[in-house]
Amino acid sequence: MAFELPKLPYAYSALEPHIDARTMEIHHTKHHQAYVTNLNNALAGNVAENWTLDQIMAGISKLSTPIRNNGGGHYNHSLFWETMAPNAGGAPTGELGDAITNTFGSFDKFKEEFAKAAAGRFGSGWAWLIKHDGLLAITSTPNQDNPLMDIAEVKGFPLLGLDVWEHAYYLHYQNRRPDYVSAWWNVVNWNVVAERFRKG
Ligand code: MN3
Repeated sequence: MAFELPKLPYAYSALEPHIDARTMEIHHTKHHQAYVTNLNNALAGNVAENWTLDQIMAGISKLSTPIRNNGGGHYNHSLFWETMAPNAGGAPTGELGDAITNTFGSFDKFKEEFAKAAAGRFGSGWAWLIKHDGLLAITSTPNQDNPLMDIAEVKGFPLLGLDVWEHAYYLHYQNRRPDYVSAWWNVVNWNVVAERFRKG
């Protein structure tokens, strides 16, 4: 079974003015599509050909660099689209809201630490909110790695991931990564993040 590019649950323009339509369209139809195509090519005839994406992440140390880069790219972007929405943002409530306050002191303090992880990731990569052994943590990974991979320095179940590759923001924000991160909070879909917190 070949992997497929998931459809976006909203229009390319839906996240404006925070993320512009052109960036969304190129990011989805060119970048994410390329990860899917290259992953399928790399898996053809490979030992992992019939593995699920989760199995691929968990066994990534035994697989090739193209599978690591493109498998991670497919997982990370699928999650990224899902955890954003128009008319979203705000602060999480319920169990997730409580867990964030208990772990980081306050929601604002959490945002500060997450933004620091995003700004501090040198070059291309991702910032993450993860759950591990019931606890929340912030981490970041280079390239298209993620905390599900058995090679990750800090492992856990990703609840929320932020793409800080330049292709995610350069058209609109140029070199101003911190401005992109600030704007992105307005489109975070906390309902999906809370759902992942429950099952993670
Ligand atoms: Mn990307």
